[in-house]
Formats: sequence, structure tokens, C-alpha cells
Amino acid sequence: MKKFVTALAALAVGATVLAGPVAAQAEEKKFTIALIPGLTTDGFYITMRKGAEAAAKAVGAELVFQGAPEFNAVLQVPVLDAIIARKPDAILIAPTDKVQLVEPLKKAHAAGIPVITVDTFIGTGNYQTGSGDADFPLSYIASDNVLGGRIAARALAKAVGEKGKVYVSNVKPGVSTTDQREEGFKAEMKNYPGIEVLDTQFNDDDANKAATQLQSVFARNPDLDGVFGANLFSALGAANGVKQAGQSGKIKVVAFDAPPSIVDNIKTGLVDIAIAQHPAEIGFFGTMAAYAHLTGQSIPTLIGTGFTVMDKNNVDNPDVAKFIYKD
Ligand code: T6T
Repeated sequence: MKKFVTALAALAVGATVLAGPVAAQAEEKKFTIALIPGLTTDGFYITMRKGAEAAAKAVGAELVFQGAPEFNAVLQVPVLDAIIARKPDAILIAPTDKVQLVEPLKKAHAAGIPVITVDTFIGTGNYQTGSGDADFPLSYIASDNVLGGRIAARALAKAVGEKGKVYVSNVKPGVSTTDQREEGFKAEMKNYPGIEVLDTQFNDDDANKAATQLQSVFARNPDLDGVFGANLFSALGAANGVKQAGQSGKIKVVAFDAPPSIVDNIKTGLVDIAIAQHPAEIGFFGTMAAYAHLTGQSIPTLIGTGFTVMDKNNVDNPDVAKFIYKD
């Protein structure tokens, strides 16, 4: 009798084991989540992709990463159209312009594809409010870029001894992130009456242009004291311009973003501070938010990720160095 009971129990266990995966397959759809970066060859978005892939793996989703070779709305829209045609279950996108991506993203929304923006936003970035025509994305996952600009201003003010001339090297107007960094930077600089903020130089995300601009600004202002590079290419270019002008260590550089090359520049003293975003977190939580929505959970309309401020005293600390972007 005992043998019979044991055999029955074994059968029951066997049945459960067999039924488990079959039932799970029926219930669990493998979701496809598309991630469209600002551009594909930027360490910031490459690192974001790694975080997104880790989350996709954890929930058994497929992550499709597709983007344009330059940070440019005209190039990003056809990529978005191609993704919409593939009908993914959700789209994560870093829109390259607050206004120009609204209409193209409405097409995704109209096709019933949930949209979440990562890093940058469209409209005002306040989503699901019921007002305006750009509030349809479900969530915005990003750094607090106004705060990042304020941190940059404080660091640059300290580096130049709270007096002198500085300027912002920026991408182009209309990009939510870099607009907000400049806004935060200028607002914070009002606390330093001894510092004059010169006109912003826009470089179109071209580091060579940023380097040339640094030299022109320096030629017009031989007493230039500092520059804030408001994103990776602006900062790299501005730092190279300082080096080419023979002003390394004299014109102070505060960099937004933390690719390995900026870290090398911190070590040589060319760059004073780098403000690292946490792009892997943005990718991870963006993907998780999409998955949560697709499986019937509610999600926050805003998820904020942090910063790590790097300088020559802490950049070798593993807790800091882990935020250096991947190539
Ligand atoms: O600074 C990041 C990103 O946050 C911004 O929106 C665009 O530029 C970067 O990708 C760096 O190149």
C-alpha cells in the first residue's frame, strides 16, 4: 500500500512537472521591447542598452536595439517608422527633439504600441496628465537634468575660484536633457556674481566643432576661465580644445557624462569633474516599466535615476569607477 501511495505521489509530481512549462507557455507571451537610442555609437546609450538587456533577460523578453548613426531627429524618425512597422509590444525611445518627435510617436500610440521615453522627453515631459498633445507616453525614465546642470555650475564655480568667465558648450536647442542642463547651470550661476556666463556655443553633437569653438571663444576672451561641456561630445570636444589651445589645467573643464576618455582626461588634469549619469539604470528600469505595463501592472509616470560625480580623488574607487560608461 505504501508503495502504491508513493507511486501515485510520484505520478502527481511528474504530472506537475510536465504541466508546468506547458501551462507557463500558454500564459507567458515572449514580449518584444524596442529601444531606440539618441544614436547608436555613444557610450551613454551603449551602457543604457546593457541595462535594458539585463532586464529583458530577467523577464524573458526580447530587446531590439535600433537607432540612427547621429543625434538627429531627421535620421531618427525613419528608424522609429521601421520599428512601428515591426509591431513590437512596447517602444522605449530617447527622442532627439522635444517637438519633432511628437507626431512620429503619435503613430506608435495610434497603432496601440505603448511608448515610454528614456533619457529625453517630448512636450513638457509631464505624461498622462490629460493636457497637451504630447502626454501620451506612459513614463519618463531619466536623470534630473536641471539638477545635473546645477551640480556642474557649483563644481565649475569652485574650480575657477568663484570669479571669471565661463561658457556652456551644448548640442542644439530643442533637446530636453541638454536644454535642462543649461537651464540648471545658468540658474545656479546666479549665486556667483563674480562669474560671467558667456554665450552658449552649439556644436550639433560634434566634438570637433566643440573643440574649434573653444579656441574661438578663447581667442575672443583670453581671460576665459572655464567651460561646461553639457554632454559627452560637447565635453570631450571642449577638453580637446583646451588642450589644443595649450591651456590644460588653466581653463577649467566640467564634463557631463563619463566615457573612459573623459576619465583619462581627469587623471591628466585636463578635466576637473565629470558628472556620470546612470544610463544602465535608465535602460533597466525602462525595460522593467514596459514589462510591468504589459503584464497589467501600473507604472509611475516618472522614474528618476542618479548621478555619480567623479574627480581625480575618487575615480579609482570601484564604487565610483563602476559608473564609467562602456564602449
Ligand atoms: O548626455 C547624454 C544624453 O543624456 C543626452 O540626451 C544626449 O547626449 C548623451 O547621449 C551623451 O552624448
